[in-house]
Amino acid sequence: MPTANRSVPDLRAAVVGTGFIGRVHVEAIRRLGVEVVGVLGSSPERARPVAEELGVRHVFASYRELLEDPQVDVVHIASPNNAHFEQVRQALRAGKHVVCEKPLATTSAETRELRELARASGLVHAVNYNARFYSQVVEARSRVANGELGDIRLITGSYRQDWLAEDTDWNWRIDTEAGGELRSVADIGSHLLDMLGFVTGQRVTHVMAELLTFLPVRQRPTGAVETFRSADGATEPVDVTSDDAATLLVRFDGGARGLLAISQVSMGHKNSIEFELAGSSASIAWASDAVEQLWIGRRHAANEVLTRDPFLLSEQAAAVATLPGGHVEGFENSFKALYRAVYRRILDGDAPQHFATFDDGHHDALVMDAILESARTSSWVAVEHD
Ligand code: SOE
Repeated sequence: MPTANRSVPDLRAAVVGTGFIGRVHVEAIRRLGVEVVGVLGSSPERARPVAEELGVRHVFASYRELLEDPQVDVVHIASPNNAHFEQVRQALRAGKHVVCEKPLATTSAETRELRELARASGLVHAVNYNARFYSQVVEARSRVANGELGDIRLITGSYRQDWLAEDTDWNWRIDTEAGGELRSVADIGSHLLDMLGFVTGQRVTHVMAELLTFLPVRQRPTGAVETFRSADGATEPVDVTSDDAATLLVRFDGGARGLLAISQVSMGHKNSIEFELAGSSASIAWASDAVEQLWIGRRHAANEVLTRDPFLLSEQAAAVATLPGGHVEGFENSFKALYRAVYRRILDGDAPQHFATFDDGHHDALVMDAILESARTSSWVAVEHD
C-alpha cells in the first residue's frame, strides 16, 4: 500500500511466529501505535490462544492469506531459522517490507539471494539485531566515533545464557534441520558480533573458533516445547551435534582484536550480553544485566559509570530512549526503538538507517561460514566478504 502522506501509526503489520520472540514483536509494534493485523503460527490451533492472549483479532490460515492481505505493509518473521529464507523471499515478492529475526537464513547462499532481492525491491529490509537499540550501546558507539577511546585495541565480549544447560532442556534450535548447523553462535553469537561491529565500526576479517557440544545426548520431548520453557512429559534420547557454546578469537579490519565467549550452558546467566573495548585513550564497557549503566575506564582520571539519562547522552543515544532517566528501559524497549527506526524509514527514505539490513544479515552469514571452517580445521580463517 503506498506510504505517501501516511504516518507510522497508519502502517499495518503482521507477525509470523507465535513463540516467545513473536510475542515480543507484537507488543513492540503496538507501542508505535501500529496495528498488528494478524499473526500466523505453525498452525491456527496453536496460534489462536496466543492471538487471544495478545488481543490480536485475526489468525491467518496460511502464509498466502497473510501476503495477499492488502492491509499488511510490514511482515515480521519470527519463525524457526529454516523457514526464514522462503518466507522472506515470498514477502519481498509480495511487495511487503520485512523485519526478519536473526539469523536471516541458515546459509550464506540464501542470505546472498535475499540481499540481492531486497536491494532490487526498493523495500525496507531489516534483521532484528535489537541490541543496537539500547541507549547505552548507542552512546558507546558515539564515544568511539568521536575519538574519546582512541584506537580500539582489545575487545572482550560474551553472550551467556543457561536455558539449555541441562540434558533435559530442549528447543527446535538444537535440531540442525530447524536451526541450522550453528546454534549458540547463530542464535546469540550473531547478536554479539553484530553489536561489536555496530559500536566499533569495524568488520570481522579473520576468526579462530572452537565449537563446543558439552551435552552430546539430550532428552527430546515427544511433544512441543517453547523457547525458555522446560518440557514436561515423555522424552526420547537424541544425539546432538550443534554447539552449546563457542570460544572465538577475532581480527577486525580496524586493527582491533577480539576475545569472545558464547554459551547457552552458563548456569546463572539468563540472557547476559556484554562487551568491553580497550582503546588507546580510554576503555568502555556495557552489560545487559546492568542495562542502564555505561562504564568508562581511564588511566589518568577517575573511572566513571554513566547511568542512562537522555539529557546526558549523545543525540543518537537519546533518540532510542523512550523514558527519562531513572525509569529503567530494557529488552522490550530495544525492540520498540528498532521498529520505530524501521517504520520511519518506510515512510521517509532519508530517515536514519542504523538498524541492521539484509546486507548485515549476509555479512554475518559469511562470518558464520568462516567460524564453521575454522572449527573444522582448527585454524585461522578469513571471512570471504562479497
Ligand atoms: C534465545 O537464545 C533467544 O530468544 C534468542 O533467540 C534471541 O535472539 C535473544 O534476543 C534472546 O534469547
